[in-house]
Amino acid sequence: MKPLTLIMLACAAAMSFAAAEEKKPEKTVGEKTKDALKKAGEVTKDAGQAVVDGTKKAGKALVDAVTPDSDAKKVEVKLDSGGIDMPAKLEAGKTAFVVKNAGKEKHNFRVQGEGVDEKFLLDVKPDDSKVMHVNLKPGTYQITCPNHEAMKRTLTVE
Ligand SMILES: [Cu+2]
Repeated sequence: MKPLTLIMLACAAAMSFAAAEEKKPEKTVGEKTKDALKKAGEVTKDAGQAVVDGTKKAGKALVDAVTPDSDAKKVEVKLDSGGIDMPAKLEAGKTAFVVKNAGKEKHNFRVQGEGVDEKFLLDVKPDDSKVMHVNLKPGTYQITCPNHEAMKRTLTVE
């Protein structure tokens, strides 16, 4: 045999050996499919979670609450053209302001302070009630009705 043929044979042998070595650690088709399905499942789960999170956020942004959460402390608020009737001092923590419109016009309820700025998306109609959940931290809050400049007061949270 010519030296070149020998080299070529050696190369071919080396290559086929390398190819065989490479194939060994590879997974079977069944295992591959399982992995792919698992991955797809995880991706779907993540996507699903993102949808749930998005819906939760959207839900919060689109609807005013009407029922106080069971873990919140209820605080009654009465709105009418005379002003905002509610406690001047509250304790810190998750609070559900149960806001009743006892007047004849539409009112809203805005809580501002300590990084909080919340109001109802839609006004509270006369004789209607809505609930606003706020996690109150110690500090001072401005309570207003954006519809009526005269309706304002201060809330102290300890
Ligand atoms: Cu008002």
